[in-house]
Amino acid sequence: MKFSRREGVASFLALAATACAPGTLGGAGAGSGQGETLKDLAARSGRRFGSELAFGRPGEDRGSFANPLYAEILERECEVLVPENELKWAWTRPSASTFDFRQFDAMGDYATAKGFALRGHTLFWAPEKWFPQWLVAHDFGAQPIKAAETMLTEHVRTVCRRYGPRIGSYDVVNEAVEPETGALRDTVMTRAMGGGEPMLDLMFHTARSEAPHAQLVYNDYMSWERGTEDETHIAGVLKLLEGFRKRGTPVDALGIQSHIRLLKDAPVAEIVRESEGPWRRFLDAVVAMGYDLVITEFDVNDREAPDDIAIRDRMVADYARAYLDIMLGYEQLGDVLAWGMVDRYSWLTGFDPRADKSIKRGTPYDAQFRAKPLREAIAAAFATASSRHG
Ligand code: 9MR
Repeated sequence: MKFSRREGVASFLALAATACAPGTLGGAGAGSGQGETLKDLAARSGRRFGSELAFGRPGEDRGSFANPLYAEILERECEVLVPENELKWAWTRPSASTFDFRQFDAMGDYATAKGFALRGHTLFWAPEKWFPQWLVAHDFGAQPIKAAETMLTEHVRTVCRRYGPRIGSYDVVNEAVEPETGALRDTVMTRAMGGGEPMLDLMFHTARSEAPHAQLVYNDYMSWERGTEDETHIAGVLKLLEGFRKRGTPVDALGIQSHIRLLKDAPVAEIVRESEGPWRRFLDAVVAMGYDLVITEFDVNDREAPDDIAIRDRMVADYARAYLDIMLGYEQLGDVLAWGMVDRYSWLTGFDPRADKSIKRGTPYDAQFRAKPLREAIAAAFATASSRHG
């Protein structure tokens, strides 16, 4: 979709009207966070709120800092930013011997100039499907462990030294556990390294020595909705986290992506009732091992929610509120990042589309940059959360 000038101006006026009109942003009554920004409300609970953003050029219709309508929302609501894609190997590693940081540099410069904190996503995305093509075909030679160690170490060192203290938290490894089996994924990289555990351990140890200031996160998408695959995924992640502790691997926090899903047309309360108990047991086990928690990629997949926009938005908001209330009950939860602030640019619409093919409504602002009930739900969850620092 092209972003015409006229559409841009109309959207901007709509946004300005929304931003200025009291009552359109907040929920009903005191304590709901009415009128306050998400970052301010998060700060009151001792946390930071933020979002991913994408690279874009001026005039491009993207969830980018180059789009003034989007940048305005980021600057008002967010304290932390994370690149949606631009730090992944598929973007930064055109070949085994070269790096290209031009896109992320532009985003990082914007973030720093505007006073945002940054998260780094990700030093390694584990499923082979997301490797750059050259890596899938790479020949690690006669001493594969040494060659793989050199490649991974060089990557971590290059990124961490380039950005230094500007990146305060890294998804060091993303999605290493296979949901279907709970085992670590088997890829050209883990085979070269002689296994998944040595690979992950090397990544975290290298990140700790190259970025001693940074929070080191293992990030994954195990979700709280019940289903056989989710149980297996959760068990696999717990096993991995236990292993890190046994081996003394320096991992500070579990990144819970939180792409929560309204995948069946059932009352929200029913889905929450089914999910809550087992999910709390999982979180309790994670924090008992001394890990902190981060919500790294929050959004709501409304694939099976009703077509009616008002009903759908209400369900999305109520579902998000129930989930966030549980998560915010953990003092170990720090940063909360949305995977995008505006439905117009959300990855959700293209992924697993709705039967009616309509745009998904899983981020806080709609396609015309107007705040939705989901924004109110996030605001109210922060406003009513107890402060993590007492
Ligand atoms: O939102 C991202 C989308 O734009 C990319 O096409 C895709 C592949 O690079 O990755 C999406 O982000 C994913 C994130 O990096 C890891 N967790 C799942 C996210 C949604 O698929």
